Amino acid sequence: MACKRGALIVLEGVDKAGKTTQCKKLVHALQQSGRPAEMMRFPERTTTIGQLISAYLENKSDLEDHTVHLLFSANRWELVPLMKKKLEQGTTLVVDRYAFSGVAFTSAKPGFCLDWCMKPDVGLPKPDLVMFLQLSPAEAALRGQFGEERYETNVFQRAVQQKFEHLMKDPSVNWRAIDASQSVEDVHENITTHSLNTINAAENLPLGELWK
Ligand code: NYM
Repeated sequence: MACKRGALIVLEGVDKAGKTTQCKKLVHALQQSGRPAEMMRFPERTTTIGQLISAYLENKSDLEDHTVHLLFSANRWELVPLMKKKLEQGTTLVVDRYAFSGVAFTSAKPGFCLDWCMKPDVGLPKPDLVMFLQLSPAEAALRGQFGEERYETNVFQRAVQQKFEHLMKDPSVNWRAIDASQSVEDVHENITTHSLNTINAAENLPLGELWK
């Protein structure tokens, strides 16, 4: 009998919502319970494309806005063969940011519409679950100053949040809003419950194509 596929689980949210901490805790909890799981993140800065993106985010280089949007998308596409292989082998992937960050961040820039921003990512492996870690700008501010990378300002993050809210209205994607203002452990428990349900359901479903 062919092995049951893993689930594709994405965590999204504005900066400081706790995505990376929660991704790591989720992978650990799944592994501890005997379920194969691995973490991935986008941008994946180690590839050639990822290095171009990283230099841009660190303000070490300038790239034209459409160009960098397409590079972020290309960075996802270049990892699709590996993602599919792992999912087919039964490994659940817990992904820190995906196409939704791509669309939310670029469409928060002047002169970009959601529709154009979504196009390059149409057909990517569709997440079985996207959890949006919700945190108000005021609560995010309590968590300290933003870093030094591009996009890390209050004004821009508010615009990004609005774009995410728009994307979450799309019923073709399995969104779950998670209250990220709770304690790390409470958020983790919430995320784990949703993830286990999704892993069980995904075993018997084919992997979908995003926004198709
Ligand atoms: N970002 C991330 C984008 O602008 N487009 C994308 O497609 C993705 C995946 O990169 N501020 C932005 C959001 C973040 C920044 O992410 C780097 P991280 O998780 O801080 O490494």
